[in-house]
Amino acid sequence: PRNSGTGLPVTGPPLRDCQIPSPLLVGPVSVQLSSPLSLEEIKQRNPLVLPGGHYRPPDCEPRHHTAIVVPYRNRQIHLRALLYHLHPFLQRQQIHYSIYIVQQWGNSTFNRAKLLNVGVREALRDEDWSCIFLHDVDLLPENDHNIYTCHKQFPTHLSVAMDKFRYRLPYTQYFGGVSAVTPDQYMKMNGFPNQYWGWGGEDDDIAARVRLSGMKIMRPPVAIGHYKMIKHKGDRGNEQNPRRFDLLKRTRINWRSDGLNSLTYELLSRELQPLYTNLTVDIGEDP
Ligand code: UDH
Ligand code: NGS
Repeated sequence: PRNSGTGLPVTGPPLRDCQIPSPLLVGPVSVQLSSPLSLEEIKQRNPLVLPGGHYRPPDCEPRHHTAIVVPYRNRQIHLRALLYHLHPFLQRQQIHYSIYIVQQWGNSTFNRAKLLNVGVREALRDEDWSCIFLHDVDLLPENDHNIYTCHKQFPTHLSVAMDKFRYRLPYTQYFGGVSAVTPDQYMKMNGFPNQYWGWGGEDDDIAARVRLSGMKIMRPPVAIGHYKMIKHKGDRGNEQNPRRFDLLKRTRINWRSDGLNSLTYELLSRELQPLYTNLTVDIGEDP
């Protein structure tokens, strides 16, 4: 009997492992960008998503445990499009996952890489994630064979074929958009730089760290790594960083001292929203 009054937790029979590949995958998916639904409507379409944007496949034991970390400020329309698209996409992959929106508090210059550091650290406080995805809010994957799991040895760059770059890499070392690391890989590269305030260069720094820490970048085939970018202009508070070229010259010297081991911030709130965990963080400002 499931509940025999013994005080033991109510458990069912053990679930069988999820199949690989997931039988729910459909391959190429058409990405709808016009007027995304409201958060309530998106929640209704995803009844199995738990508070905090948490999901576990109901019928099988997942083999993968992935946190999706999104650096964020003031992009509500993009966020709705991402949630609308990503929840069903990840559920078809039968992954155990949560979505973390790391929101920079205040009006100081945006710092994408530092927000990613915060997201990784806070996500790992919740669960022993086997993989952490670093995901821009405006990128929607167009093929669900692009599986949101990590390579055992090396960091992965997923957004290898974005529509705005005519579905190919803009340059070989490009590491922007969507990437993934295991906690071990993340620690090995001392996380991400904290010093890139404003637009540009932080993704190139992260790619350099991968190499400097003795790893290399893995990528899916171009035909699988298709992404649609929601078109937008540059944001107020995220102007081009004039120091990015100087900083990049120093990655080789700085990567061991600037990163996970020098990260400081103040977490202002942690809310379990119906479709995501909202972390609001004071990361300071460009000194
Ligand atoms: N982001 C925000 N809010 C901002 C700025 C950035 O949420 O105000 C996040 C968001 O997840 C975004 C990511 O940071 O997807 C990267 O920022 P971005 O979209 O501005 O960078 P990207 O290179 O866009 O994708 C370039 C278009 C603007 C070009 C301006 C350069 N001069
Ligand atoms: C490079 C930037 C990257 C950026 C990439 C694509 O020049 O941060 O362009 O930009 N590196 C430097 O500025 C040093 S995009 O076409 O998306 O605006 O990701």
